[in-house]
Amino acid sequence: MLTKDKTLIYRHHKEGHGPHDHSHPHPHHDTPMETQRTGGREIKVVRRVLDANDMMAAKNRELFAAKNIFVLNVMSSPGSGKTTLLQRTLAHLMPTLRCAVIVGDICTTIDADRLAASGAPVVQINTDAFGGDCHLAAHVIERALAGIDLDQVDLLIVENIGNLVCPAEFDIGEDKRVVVLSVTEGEDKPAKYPLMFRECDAMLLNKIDLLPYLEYDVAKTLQSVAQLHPGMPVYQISAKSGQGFEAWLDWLKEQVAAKKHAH
Ligand SMILES: Nc1nc2c(ncn2[C@@H]2O[C@H](COP(=O)(O)OP(=O)(O)OP(=O)(O)O)[C@@H](O)[C@H]2O)c(=O)[nH]1
Ligand SMILES: [Mg+2]
Repeated sequence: MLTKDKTLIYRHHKEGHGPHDHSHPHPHHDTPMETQRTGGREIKVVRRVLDANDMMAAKNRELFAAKNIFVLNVMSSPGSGKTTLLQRTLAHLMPTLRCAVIVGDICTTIDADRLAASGAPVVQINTDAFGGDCHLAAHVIERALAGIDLDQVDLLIVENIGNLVCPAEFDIGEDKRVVVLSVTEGEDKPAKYPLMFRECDAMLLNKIDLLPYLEYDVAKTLQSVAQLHPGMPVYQISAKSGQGFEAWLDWLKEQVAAKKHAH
């Protein structure tokens, strides 16, 4: 782990054998198959077992529960505005709530440098060795936790790697998941990448300050999201101007308080 100012950097070197080799396979790629015999026929039975990632995620979750820490996993396509959202969110929450951030990128400490300005402890994970993982997995989070004093944290925010597909497949031990979709990406994204929208607990529709300059149909997006995940709260925000932040911050503070009271 390298130290750069207040930012801790953990470079995740994979033990894989080539570019984009998933040393911790995607759950759906790794589903074991059993053969059962009934009478004279063989039937293939696919069974989802608790794989290594799920076990590590459960371990992380136990640790977070013991320390009374609420953990939020923030996911989106590259450039939807995760870091900008977190900069403004931290500015509102710190120091009343003690926050810490783990931020994942394939390369660079650009996001960590931006977020460290908030005063929150920040750990940057870089997955650049051997092509770079496209998501954060539970064991990577576990390693990154070594750089944070968990006794001083109420809210741990994980900014996942910019990718609308793979991060949704990996439990990291978080309490809640949030997807950020920006209005510059098109109304069709929830329908095209449904898993992310099904798996998340809330959605932020970001960059609404740009709506006057775009032909973007907000109602169409909301309808599509409601079909995929009925009842999921959607907050329309501008991470740039702060528009819509009150409702988003209320939701987040409620989640943190609910976890505190649960223990
Ligand atoms: N107009 C406008 N621009 C925004 C808003 N939020 C973010 N941006 C801009 O969008 C670009 C990408 O924002 P980031 O916060 O870096 O996005 P990100 O999701 O963290 O990107 P990755 O970490 O690379 O996946 C930057 O130029 C931001 O200034 C917003 O609400 N409105
Ligand atoms: Mg970012």
